[in-house]
Parts: sequence; structure tokens; C-alpha cells
Amino acid sequence: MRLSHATLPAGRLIGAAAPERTGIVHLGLGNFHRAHAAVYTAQALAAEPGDWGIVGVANRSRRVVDALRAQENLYSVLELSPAGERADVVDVHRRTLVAADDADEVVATLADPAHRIVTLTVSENGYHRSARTGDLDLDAAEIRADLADPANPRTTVGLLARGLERRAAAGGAPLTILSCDNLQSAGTTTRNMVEQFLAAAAAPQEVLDWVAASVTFPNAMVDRIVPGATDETREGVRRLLGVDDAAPVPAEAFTMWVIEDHFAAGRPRWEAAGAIFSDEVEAYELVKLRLLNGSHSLIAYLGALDGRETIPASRGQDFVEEAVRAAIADEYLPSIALPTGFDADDYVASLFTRWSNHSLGDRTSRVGSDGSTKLLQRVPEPALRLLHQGEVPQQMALTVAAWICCVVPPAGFVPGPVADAMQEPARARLAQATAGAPDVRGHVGAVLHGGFFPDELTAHPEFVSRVADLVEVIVTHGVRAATREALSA
Ligand code: CS2
Repeated sequence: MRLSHATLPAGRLIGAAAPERTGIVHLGLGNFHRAHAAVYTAQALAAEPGDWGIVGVANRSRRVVDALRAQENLYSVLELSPAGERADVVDVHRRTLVAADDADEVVATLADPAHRIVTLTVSENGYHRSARTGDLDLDAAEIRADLADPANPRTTVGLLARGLERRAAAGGAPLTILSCDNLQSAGTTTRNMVEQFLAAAAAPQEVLDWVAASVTFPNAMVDRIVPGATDETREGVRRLLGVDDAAPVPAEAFTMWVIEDHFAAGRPRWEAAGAIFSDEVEAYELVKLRLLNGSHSLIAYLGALDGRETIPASRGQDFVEEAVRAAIADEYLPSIALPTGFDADDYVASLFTRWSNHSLGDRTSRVGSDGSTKLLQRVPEPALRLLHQGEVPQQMALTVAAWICCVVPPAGFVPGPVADAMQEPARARLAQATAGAPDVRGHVGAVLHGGFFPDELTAHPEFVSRVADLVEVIVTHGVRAATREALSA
């Protein structure tokens, strides 16, 4: 029996018997959005009805859009924890689109003054930020294509910029663009990318002035571990709700959203759903990006090289736990000015519990995917802080070394099936950069000097050389030996 309003069991619906009006356009209809901001919005609407339904825009894939359309835009979130499981159905999407199929409709939707907030979950990779300079990557083929063809933007930054141009021309109703990705200074970064695109597109000065005056880009910290759906997710929903859901999302119970209250045209009462409005968002972002995400990358790459398929299985290895504890205590935590009243010990303890969630079974290959853009948000800044003090960040060097061994292994090294399952959009460029490297050290140098990391970081030979040492140990003696070496340095 397919999921629909008529078939779902009573009491399991989150949302409001809402009007079909939509105040929010969301770009990136993936799992994270559906288990995070969409749930907060549905709960906020249940607490205080309003015009905040969501137009959900998938980047390329029709799969989720087709599935949602076939089930009245409903889907379930299957919460998995050692304490048990529960499923709820989210009713907040009113319309869905696929950007790649209908860019013009997406641009028109962004320009429509009925829409007052645009939320984004397009992943670190979706912002086209240069690894070397931190500015918009004007050399990226997709950005060049969007600049050349204003009528048919394909990138998120291009869609936003063209949507803003059209909105300005249509009277310039104020708008909030709220990034919900794991980016440092997520709002400010998004503003920079969009403004740099508009400048490169030679947008009229009035448009740039209007964006500066009437479009806000609040920073935000987002947090919930959301793996990919599997057959077990669908079976779990069937068992708990008695319906077939073609677009369910598994998630942990924990969820957190800290947002700057800087909205140009109103917002849902997300605090009714537990969101925190704060002036210290950038501190929360750093806590999350470094303690959780930075450690997560280390768990993923060490675990993959040790043959561990899941995050809990990797985290359960003593050598991984020791490396992560050292990374947090010696390298990440000292780099952060904590938010007022924030208890770091409690937070770290809760992270180890969350990473131990075998019921959720989050995969090392998921967390290890897209490392070329994720690591940039997690490693360079805290690493530079230590390098400036004359110290070499051992665990961060290990993170980068293990990433290299997973996604661009030196000749003759076989990282294994878990690493092979990691998606890495830069794989081809990485292979090209390292082709012909004479030895392991040359291979590592080619990656680190190949434009994949900020120049400021790779200008430190002691860092580059430490990464090379650790890659050499991984390929000759294995990842456990390399971790022992990084821990004893
Ligand atoms: C993970 C995140 O994919 C990753 O690299 O670290 O998706 C992580 O699960 C979330 O940020 C948790 O909020």
C-alpha cells in the first residue's frame, strides 16, 4: 500500500493541514534536507500555521521528485537509535522541480515575491569555491558555462544569481538565502559566491546594490547524522507504518540547528521545533565542523583502510578512538573560541555515543565521499593555527594522508573495497595531477601542490612532508602503524 494521506496511520504526520502556499524554496532535495530543515519547518507549521510550505528543487536526479509526486509529496523519516525505532511522515513539500530539467522555472520560482526564504543543502561541493583561494572558482567548467549561458544556469550559484537578477527586475521583494550546508561562515560564504558570480556576469550595479541591501544570508550550523536509505529503511517504514514509501530517510534521533536571526522577510517559528537562534553561530559552526565533521573524516578514512564498512565499526577500533581523541584534544578543540556556556566535555562525550550508533549503521564510504571539498572546511584553518605556532598537526596530517590513500592511492597500493566505494568528484583531476610521480613522496607532493588545498597550507613544507611520511607508512606497514606513529610524534 503506497504512502498517502489516506493510507498513513493516525498520529504519525508532522506538518499542518496547510494551504498550498509556499514561502520557502529549497535547493537540494537530498536526504539531509528531508530529515533536517524540512522536519523543523513541518513541526514549526504544526505549532503555528503559516504560508511556509516548501517548493523542493532537486539538482539533477528525478528519482526523489518522481517518488514524492507519486505519494502526495509525503515521505517518512525513520529514526534509528539503540533505544528503538520510530517513523514519522513529513508533510511540508507542496511542489517539486528538477533544476537540470527546468532551470527557467526554478529561476522564476526564486524571483516570485511569494517566496521569502531560499534554503540550500547542496553539499560542500555545490558552492564552486576554489580550494586554493576560497573565492568563486571562475575556472570551473560549470561556472564558465553558467556565465556564458544566462538563460540556462546549471549550478546552484548560477541559479541563485539569475533568480536574484530576475527578482530585482520584478520589483525587488526582499529575500533570505539560508545555507544549511557544512560550511564555515555558511551564510557569508554563500553571499560571497553569489556576489562574485553577479560581478563576473557584469550584472547591473542596481542589482548588486539591491542584493547588498535587501537579501540576507544568515549563518547557520546544521547537525543530524543522515545516512543513505537502504532496503532496510523501506522495510522499517513498512513494519512501523504499514505503507510503502519510495523516498524514506533514515536518521539518528539527535538534531540541532543554530541560526542567526537575520531574515529579510519573515520566517517560520523554527524555535517551536527546537531550533536555536543565536548571535554566536560562527562559534557553533566551528565546534560542529571541527569536532564532529573533522573527526568524522578521520574515522572514515582510517576505518576504510582498516576494512571497516560502518562508522560505528571504525570508531569501535581502539586505534581509531585514540587518534580521534588526540585530534580533538590537541588540535581541534584549542582552535575554537567556544560559544558562551558551551560544555565541550559533554559535547565530545555525546559525539562518541552518536558515532557508536550501530542501529543507524552510517557508512564510512558516505562520510569519506567528496573529501576534496569536505576536508577544506575541516582541516586547513586549525592546521595553520598550529603550524603558525611551530607545531605540526599530526592527526590532521594523518587525516589528509589517509584520504590520499583512499581516493588517490600511490602506485601499487590497494586501499580496498570500502575506500573504492567513496565518491570523489576530483578523482580524475587527482589522477591527472599525480600521473608520472616518481615515488610516494612525489605523489603526495603532486596532490598537495595540485591546487586541492589552500596555498597558505601547502606553503608549509613541514606539513607536506609529514603527510608524505604518513602515506609512506600506510603503504608499507598499514594504517594502524601510521596511526601509532602520528600518536607518538
Ligand atoms: C559527515 C556529515 O558526510 C560527512 O562528511 O561528516 O554528513 C555529518 O554526518 C553531518 O554533518 C552530521 O550533522
